Amino acid sequence: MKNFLGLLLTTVVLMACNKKPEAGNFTLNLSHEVDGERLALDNMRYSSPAGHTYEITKLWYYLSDIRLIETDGTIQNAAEGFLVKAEDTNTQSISLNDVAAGNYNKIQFQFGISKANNVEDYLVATVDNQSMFWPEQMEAEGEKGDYHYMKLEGNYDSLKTGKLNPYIVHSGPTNGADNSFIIEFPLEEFEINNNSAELNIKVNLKEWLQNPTVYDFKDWKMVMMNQNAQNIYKANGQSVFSAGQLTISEE
Ligand SMILES: [Cu+2]
Repeated sequence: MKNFLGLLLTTVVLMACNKKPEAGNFTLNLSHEVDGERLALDNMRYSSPAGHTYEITKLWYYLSDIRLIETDGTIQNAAEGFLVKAEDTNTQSISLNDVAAGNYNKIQFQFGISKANNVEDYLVATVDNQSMFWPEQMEAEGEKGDYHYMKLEGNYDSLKTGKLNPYIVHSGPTNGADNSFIIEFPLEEFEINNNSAELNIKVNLKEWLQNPTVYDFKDWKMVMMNQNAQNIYKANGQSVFSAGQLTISEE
């Protein structure tokens, strides 16, 4: 009888171990494109919706507050901010480790940094993060808006006249406004249980310049203090990101 009880207990414990779901990993892979073509920096090969030939020389931006949402609505939140740099592929894969076991069917993340988070100590004081500071004179009195959301820069050939002009598309918290926005994708239901999930996300940079508003570089010189420019970025930005394939691999 004693032996039988021991065996029974062992069996129960083993079953419990086998059944307990384990945390896993989730990775976002970003691929930067201009109209279906992989982004080539410093290359005067693109045509803007307003009719200018242009190049992109710099693209840095933050994604933050990544939320994986379970089928029952539970939110698993990775609260930190991630700096993505077009020239550095290491920054284009964002890995969340220790994602709670569960069934998921939605992802949300913030383009830029929400007003609540956009304070100096939100990000580690690296040289890169410090170069993304939003100047104090562009904050309203008593407001704190510490970081740009994005620096997109380059040159354009004004209506193909051969004359090159620089442009900047700098988005951020003009006068303390929250110009960041949430991007949300429904996902085919998947389970995290001692495995890894990877989601490819296409970033079509041309969408910053269109849909719904055609953005003409020549009309916008000062953009950081101009809430009208920021409104265009916020609206056009909605179609920049699209979800691609979701891959699940067992550990
Ligand atoms: Cu700026």
